[in-house]
Amino acid sequence: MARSRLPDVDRRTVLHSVGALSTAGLIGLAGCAGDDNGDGNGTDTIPGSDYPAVDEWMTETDIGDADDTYEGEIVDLRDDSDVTIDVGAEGNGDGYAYGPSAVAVSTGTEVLWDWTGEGSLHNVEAEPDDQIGESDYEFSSGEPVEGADNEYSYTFDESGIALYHCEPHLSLGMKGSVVVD
Ligand SMILES: [Cu+2]
Repeated sequence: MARSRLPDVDRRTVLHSVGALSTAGLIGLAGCAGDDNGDGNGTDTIPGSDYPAVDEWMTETDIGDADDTYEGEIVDLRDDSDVTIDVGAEGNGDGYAYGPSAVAVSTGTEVLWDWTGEGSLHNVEAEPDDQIGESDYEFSSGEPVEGADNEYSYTFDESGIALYHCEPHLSLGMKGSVVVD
C-alpha cells in the first residue's frame, strides 16, 4: 500500500493553520448578540452597540469573564432621579452579578449600590488601569464586604462611561457599566 507522508516542515505548517482557524472561530462567536428587546416588561433599553466600550467590557473574556446577565441591552434610567443597583443579584452562577449590570443615567445622578447579602464578599470598583476600553470614572467602595447592610453611592457629575467590577468576582463576570448622558 502506498502511503504518502508530509515532510516534517509541512506537517507543522498544517497544524499551525488549524490552530489559527480555531481561534478565529471563537472570536467570531463572541461577536454575535441579539438586540431585540422582546421582554415585554416595559423596561426601556438602549442597544449596547450604541456604546461599544460598554458592550466590549460586559462581554470581554480576556479580563475576567463575560457577565451572563448582560444581553446586549443597557437599561435606560435617564428619567429616574433615584437609581439603585443590587450588588449580589442573581447571575454568573449564583449571587455574583450587579442588577441591572448595565444602565444609563442622567448627568448629576447619585447611584446607590445596595448589597443583597447574596454571593459573599463584594465591592464596586472602577479602575481604568485594570480594565479594557476606557472608564471615564475612577472610584471604589473599598475592600470587599459581605452582608445586606452594606451600600455605596457615587454621584456622576459629568457625561461619560464608567466601567466597573467586583474585585473577588471579576473572574466570574461580575462587571458593571454606567453610561452618563
Ligand atoms: Cu462580588
